[in-house]
Amino acid sequence: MSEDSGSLPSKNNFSEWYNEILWRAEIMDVRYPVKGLYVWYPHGFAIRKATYGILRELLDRDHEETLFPLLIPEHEFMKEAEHIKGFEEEVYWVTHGGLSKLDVPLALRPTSETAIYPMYALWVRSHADLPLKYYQIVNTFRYETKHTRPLIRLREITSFKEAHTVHATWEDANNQVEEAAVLYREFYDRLCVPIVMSKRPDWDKFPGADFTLAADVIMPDGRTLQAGTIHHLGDNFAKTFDITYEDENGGQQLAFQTCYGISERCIAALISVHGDDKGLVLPPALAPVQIVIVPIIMKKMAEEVAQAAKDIEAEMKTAGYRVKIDDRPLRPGAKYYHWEMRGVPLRLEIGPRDIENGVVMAVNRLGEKTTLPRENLADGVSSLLDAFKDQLMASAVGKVKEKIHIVNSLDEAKEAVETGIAVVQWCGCEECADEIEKVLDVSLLGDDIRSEYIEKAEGKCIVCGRPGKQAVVGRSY
Ligand code: A5A
Ligand code: ZN
Repeated sequence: MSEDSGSLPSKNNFSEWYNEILWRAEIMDVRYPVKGLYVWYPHGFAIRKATYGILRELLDRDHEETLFPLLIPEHEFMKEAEHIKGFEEEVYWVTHGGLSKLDVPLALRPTSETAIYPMYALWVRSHADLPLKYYQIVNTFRYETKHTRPLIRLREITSFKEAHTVHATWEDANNQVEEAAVLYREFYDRLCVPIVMSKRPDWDKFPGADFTLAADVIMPDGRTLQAGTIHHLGDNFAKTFDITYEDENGGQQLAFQTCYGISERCIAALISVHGDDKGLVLPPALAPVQIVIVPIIMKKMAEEVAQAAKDIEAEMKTAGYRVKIDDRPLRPGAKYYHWEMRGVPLRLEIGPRDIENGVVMAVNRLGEKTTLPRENLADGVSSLLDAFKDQLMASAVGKVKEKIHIVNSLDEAKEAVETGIAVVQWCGCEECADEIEKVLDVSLLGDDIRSEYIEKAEGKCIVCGRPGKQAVVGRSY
């Protein structure tokens, strides 16, 4: 038997399914001998490349890419009090160079504010330098003490996209926060992954920020995954790192900043939202192989069939698709299994009868068959792939809507969070949030909800009965 033998656990057992698909679809190998560190297989890495290609494309519209060092000197790291408090338990320290103890211990960046902002203090001179919008895609290290999980809770985040912007005023920075929210929404749209955005409560904001917006993905088991965050940093870091600019009148002004990050959790979301019992299901834009051609070789016309497969491959390449012929000496069923596991959106089958009829059989990853005319095949393929993408989005939206429960009491909320998230009314005070979190064993994810799946409504706090505002609560990863 090939390496493909055996099958996935049902996606209803989401946790098992997730662990198995990572190796069966060749995304991550979890056998690396350091806890919380994992290895990208080439196929997983190709998905990463496509995903981050989209993220780069969106950012490159009006950001510039840069690259800062991994190591941060202790004195810079220790400058911003709130920031230190938030991260001190998660930092790895480099203390030695060879056998000698370093004079200045160096932190492995858990995030790069304290690496970047001392340089921003040098770079930002005048109002003409603003806004400044840079980003980098790097690895970061966090000594996570909660249960580590591939792509979800890592000690080495290998794919940390962090953007850091500088503005003249608090309002300008706030507009950037809104722009980042639109950008993240567009990014997740491209992944066909629905998100729910909200404003994290004050006690859950990024250490050193004025406030934090977060994009949560509702996973198949109903738990939420924080798959991106956007922080308004106010002038907190500017004060600490002395980031000032000269205004039009020659006066020195403190700058205002934002930062926003996405990690490979976006790939965990992509896999989890779309996958099924047969394996990965990938939207065409994210698929390392978008089309697999399976020639149906029989005694009759074997050469013509092989040639037709090659011609189709060439045509698909010319049309810009990532395409593969599978002409291995295996049963067609074994090939289908192999490519379905890896999430290939479209399979083209060509056999003697198809050649005679001037057609190609197309089967999408959800098993739907279409007979396409051989002539102008790329046009037929293009519309099938477009429709397939729309179908994935519609199906993902359908599933998310089922998992959002608008409730009116703690009891209803308790039931709701067993299968998804609850939208409750909350007065905004910390005591009531504590009560909700304690009774339901959930997190209060946020208020100021931005989601087309949640209709705005007013009501009374489900704990104290005072006037409330909508808030999302759920069990999070
Ligand atoms: N400098 C800002 C952008 C920052 O560090 N924000 S953050 O701490 O919220 O991280 C950004 C995103 O990285 C989070 O929203 C989350 O999606 C992801 N992330 C955080 N810790 C992670 C971990 N240990 N493993 C994987 N992803 C993580
Ligand atoms: Zn209340």
